[in-house]
Amino acid sequence: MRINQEVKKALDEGRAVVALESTIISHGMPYPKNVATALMVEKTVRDNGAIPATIGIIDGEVVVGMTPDEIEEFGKKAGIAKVSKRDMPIIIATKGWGATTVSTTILAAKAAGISLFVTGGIGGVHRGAETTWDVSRDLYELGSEPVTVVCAGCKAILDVDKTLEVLETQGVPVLSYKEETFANFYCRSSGKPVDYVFNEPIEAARVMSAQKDFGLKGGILISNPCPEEDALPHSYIDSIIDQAIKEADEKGVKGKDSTPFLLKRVVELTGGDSLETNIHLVINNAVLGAKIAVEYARLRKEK
Ligand code: PSU
Ligand code: MN
Repeated sequence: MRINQEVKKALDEGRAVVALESTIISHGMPYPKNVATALMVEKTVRDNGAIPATIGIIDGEVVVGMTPDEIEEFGKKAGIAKVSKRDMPIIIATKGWGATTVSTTILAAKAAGISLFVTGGIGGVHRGAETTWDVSRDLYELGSEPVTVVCAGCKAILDVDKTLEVLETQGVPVLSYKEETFANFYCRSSGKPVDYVFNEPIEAARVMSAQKDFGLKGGILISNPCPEEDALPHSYIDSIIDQAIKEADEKGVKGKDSTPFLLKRVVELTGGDSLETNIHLVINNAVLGAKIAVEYARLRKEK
């Protein structure tokens, strides 16, 4: 693992650091908007008082805190592997390039000593999982590693009820910022209840701190709804998602290719609208994530 100097120094000094993933760059958005978004997210984290650490695997080395040049190359390069936990030792051993998903970004963040991570939407239980068994590894890493993840709910292409059930089984507290219900990625609300609603970043930081003090193993999921002005209406996006899922079934797309295929198809079918929403919600998450990380660092220093 290679931790960049700035990130290492911040961690040594107990300052706020926010981890960021790279699958969203290589598989979640097209070039060049993926790179522009990744750099904008880093800037947003800085503007809100924390140090960003974008994580990816370069020539078999897990990099915590990629440089802007590395982010650019990540966004452009063809054939970067999408790396879930099972792929990690293979990519490291074969000295490949790998994009870390939520699951492997959590693992790298933990190894580096980073407590909070910001993404767009987490992976979860896919629709039809009762026959396909497609459940994202993200949910299990959230259940076992001490990293808080800030997201806009699970991706809209998933089954929200089943995803929340697995999070409950995994013992992951689900906290929502200012809204009564779990966020729904492109849409503001899924209509499903959460465990705790908070209005100030410090309140979420206190839950993180209590989890740590009691020695409860596992992470926390923070749901931050997409800003009202960027959100898409359910009536519009739901039929598009249904169509994308139907096409995936017809083409036999499954496993790790499923999420990238669906996100890409939804972007095409919305004429780019869903991409704009996706970009805005990630930046919105970076604002909240950085603020919570700052409060958490302050709380831990006081201990
Ligand atoms: N959120 C986004 N875009 C993405 C992802 C999340 O806004 O591309 C990625 C994350 O890396 C997440 C992964 O971990 O999709 C989930 O993939 P799967 O469903 O195959 O576990
Ligand atoms: Mn899967």
